[in-house]
Amino acid sequence: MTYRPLEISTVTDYIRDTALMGSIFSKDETLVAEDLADGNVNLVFRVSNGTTSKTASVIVKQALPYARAVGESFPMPLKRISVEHHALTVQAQYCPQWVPRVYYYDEDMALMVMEDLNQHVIMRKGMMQQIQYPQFARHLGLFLARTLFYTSDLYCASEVKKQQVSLRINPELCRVTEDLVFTHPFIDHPGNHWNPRLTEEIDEIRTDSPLLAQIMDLKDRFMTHAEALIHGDLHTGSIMLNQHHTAVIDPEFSFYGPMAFDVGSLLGNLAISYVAQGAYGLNTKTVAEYRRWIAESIQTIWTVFSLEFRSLWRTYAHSWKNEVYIDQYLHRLLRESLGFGGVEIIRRIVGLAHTVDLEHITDNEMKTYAEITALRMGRLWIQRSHQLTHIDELVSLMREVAL
Ligand code: SR1
Ligand code: MG
Repeated sequence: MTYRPLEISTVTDYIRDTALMGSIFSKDETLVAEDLADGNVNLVFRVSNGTTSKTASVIVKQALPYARAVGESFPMPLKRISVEHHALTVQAQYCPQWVPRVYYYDEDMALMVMEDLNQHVIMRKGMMQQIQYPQFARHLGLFLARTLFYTSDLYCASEVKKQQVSLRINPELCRVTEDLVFTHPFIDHPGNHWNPRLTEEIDEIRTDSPLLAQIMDLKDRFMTHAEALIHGDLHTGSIMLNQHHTAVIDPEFSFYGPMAFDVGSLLGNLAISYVAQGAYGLNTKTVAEYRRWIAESIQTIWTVFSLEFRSLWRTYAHSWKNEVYIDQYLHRLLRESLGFGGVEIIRRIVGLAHTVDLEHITDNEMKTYAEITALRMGRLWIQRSHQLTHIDELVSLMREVAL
């Protein structure tokens, strides 16, 4: 089939022509579609048999030849759907309970039909309503440890890993991250935009040579350290969850990169929410309580991650069995995560792709205060990343910066 972008009026006919009629849906039932797209990049529809009492539904995700939220001036390759399909397949091998099921894959149409997580919400939105998710931190700690360990050289045979690295290069989307995360926010670039009241703070960042050197070093690690098959864009908009279950979605930026990029992206986005909570006009007790939950989640993610990673290493590593080296490796991952997390925080305020947790703050004073706090947090994370020895120090740092 030749590629054509689907629309709300054509997506049901597309599904009608697939084997999903007879598996997910009954052969003759009426289908209805909803447009759910709200991310930066793709088309997303829900197709359901909404007219019958026993409702079945699926999500249809289709790549466009450009980033949906920006337009044709920001081309992106259709083949990113095959990157995502592969990453979901690998992640499902090690963590089937934490990734959406794929029912149907059409490479020509650059689309996947997936499980509808309609009992879940996007984590970023849940956090904007101060919802606590008791299972999330443990699930993410385990997800990170398993997906990263099992795709690394610690576990994979050398030849197999090298072959995978070469097969799974994702040059166009890596370039998007190199530009949007590590480069453009720190130079003049037409894609950047920010609240004009931050200009002084941003100028300080852009003229801080030692800081810029650290960011360049992180960019170099991102570009050259093929440690494991990483998710590549693990922010709180890439997590859907409820009180019992967590699903990691959208690994289209996946490639063999530095493990700490995933950990750092996640922690950085949690920190953005931590800061933003103070600007939602909530009472101080609510803010303090929710911030405590975010801080505990950060501690739990790292603790569960490092315990599980260590245990997998001791049990399944094919060599490398040296406790001093394990300590050293985990310590390095913690420091690098802090650095990557700091860059992620800054780029979400200065670069092309902002986050709704800060953007939806209506009071301009409060918004400016939150954004300046977040910029200082990001900068400090990068600066302190060389000294960090324990996750508790990161949490103390967050408490110091966001009062
Ligand atoms: C045009 S792509 C902008 C951002 O959206 C994605 O989710 C990635 O975070 C990327 O940097
Ligand atoms: Mg995404």
